Amino acid sequence: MVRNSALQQWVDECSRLTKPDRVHWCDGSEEEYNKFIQIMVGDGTLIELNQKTYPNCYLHRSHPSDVARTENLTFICTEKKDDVGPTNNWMHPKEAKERVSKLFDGSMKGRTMYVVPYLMGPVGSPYSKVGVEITDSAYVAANMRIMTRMGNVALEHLGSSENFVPGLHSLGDLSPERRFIMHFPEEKLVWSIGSGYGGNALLGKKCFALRLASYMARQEGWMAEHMLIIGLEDPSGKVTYMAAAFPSASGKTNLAMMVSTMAEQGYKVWTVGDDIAWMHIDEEGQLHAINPEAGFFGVAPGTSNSTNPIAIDTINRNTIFTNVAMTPSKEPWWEGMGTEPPHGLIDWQGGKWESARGNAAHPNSRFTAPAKQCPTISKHWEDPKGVPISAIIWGSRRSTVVPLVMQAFNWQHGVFLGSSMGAETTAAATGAVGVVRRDPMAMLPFCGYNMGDYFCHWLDIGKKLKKPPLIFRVNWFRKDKEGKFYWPGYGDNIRVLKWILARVHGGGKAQETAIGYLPTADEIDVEGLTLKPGTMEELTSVDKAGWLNTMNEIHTFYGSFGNRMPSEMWDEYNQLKQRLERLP
Ligand code: GTP
Ligand code: SPV
Ligand code: MN
Repeated sequence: MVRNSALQQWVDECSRLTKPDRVHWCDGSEEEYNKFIQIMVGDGTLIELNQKTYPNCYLHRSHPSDVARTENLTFICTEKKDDVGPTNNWMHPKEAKERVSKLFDGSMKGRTMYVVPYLMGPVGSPYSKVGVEITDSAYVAANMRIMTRMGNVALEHLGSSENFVPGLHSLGDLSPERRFIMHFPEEKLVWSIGSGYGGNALLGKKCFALRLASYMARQEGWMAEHMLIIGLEDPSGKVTYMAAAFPSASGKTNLAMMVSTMAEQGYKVWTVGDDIAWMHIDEEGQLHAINPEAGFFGVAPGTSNSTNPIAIDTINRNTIFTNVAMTPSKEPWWEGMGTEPPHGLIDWQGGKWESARGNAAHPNSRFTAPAKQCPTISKHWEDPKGVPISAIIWGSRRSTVVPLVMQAFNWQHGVFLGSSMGAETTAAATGAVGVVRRDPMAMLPFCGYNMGDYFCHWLDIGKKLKKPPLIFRVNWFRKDKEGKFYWPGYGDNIRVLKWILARVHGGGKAQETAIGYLPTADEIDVEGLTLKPGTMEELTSVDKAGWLNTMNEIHTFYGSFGNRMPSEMWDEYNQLKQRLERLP
């Protein structure tokens, strides 16, 4: 293959800076993948799992200080500080380069530099984009082969063009003191050092496909979102596509692979994507979504045959597990897998597990598995044009206040609902878990520019759409006084999707309330469920005091954007406040 000269030049530059012993250009072949695996099993980076029950599956244990995204060490580096807004860490590009190039200097000495070309998006799609990651981690290279279309296929897409997103990654010394995840949206570049984990290190995912892509999308008139994509099949066989944004570890993978408890009635979910959606407006003014990824980097704990059997069937081969526990028969294990922890269990750090020491698997332990292995993968998941989106859904963990489901009055109100969404934090990022914060459109850690401008962009997109998707808000996570979930969740979430589907097609009963259109308590099909009396009334009512409290938080949050906040959002805020105050 003829080398792309712009790419060659950048690789040479990186090589002079990081001084690796060897440079390996990845072709993306199976033989190459197998070689990486062999090397890593040899040097202890990977542990071979039981090849009878988990063929071609391996376990990786990351450094104990490097187990989740680190938002405090993630920066957007632009000329002007105002361009990143109050929700991002900022550093001037010059300062960032000076500080971080010192860390990259010689960081690959004694190591192999892997050049990983990859394609985000289906082969042959006009919406797909090429990235190239340089990394000194074979684990990262192997994960990239599962998560993206990697190797020659990406170089072919690139041809002689200079239009690729370079990302330089080094494990460094894995010390949080010398860990930086740096984004340079103005030159479309990523620099990441000091972490080998997930979104910090697999640069195609959050760094390119969300932070840089959201920046490009605003300039180019499309959207890059933290969303799953599903097709919902109805009893007539018709499939309606929906995209849903939930924060990290809040149910996207599970909803995307849902086994409907209403399958007998003909309601069924097809998986298009579980984490990221790139959405474009076509010539007819219709919104279409592609999944830029080719694999799933999913949360392991809580995944079982009863909660997510499709994931269980997806991850029993060709899968890399990170930070899960291991049974004596070398099978992966985690909390919520549905089996008792076996005697002799090894915890995620490699020690003998004792229940007193806490979880055996890390709460943010994950699997990396090829999407094509998913039994419910949609036959349209690689359509170059993407799938037409008819509904957009916001969701997050809220143990109080937010009802099971509601529908926005219109696009602008829907943008308000997304932009003001509160969410309880999870183990997917370092820091406290279970704290409510504003997480607009589930993009708080992933928007590569000022979110005030991002809300404007959402409003603009709505104006360009001939028939904008309807917008909904869901919450599977309301808890009762004993701290138990009211709603069974998982496969029973189909009952909520069924109402959403009815609304999309002009049916479904709803009441107009202060906060949006809510289903009447008897409108959600709960046939066959045993719910405590009063549950549906609780989940479909308006908590006036709770919402008024939330309004204060939204006020502070919106205020932090100053004049970058579109006035339409304040209008929605004020109207909602008045409607709430008028309630008895
Ligand atoms: P990222 O990959 O971090 O972006 O997360 P995600 O949104 O894909 O989250 P995922 O589906 O992996 O869910 C994370 C956790 O939420 C798991 O422990 C699930 O078991 C739990 N979960 C998912 N859906 C439901 C639900 O409907 N009800 C309840 N109670 N828990 C759920
Ligand atoms: C998330 O945290 O939203 C993830 C996992 O999907 S990571 O790739 O680590 O960002
Ligand atoms: Mn995610």
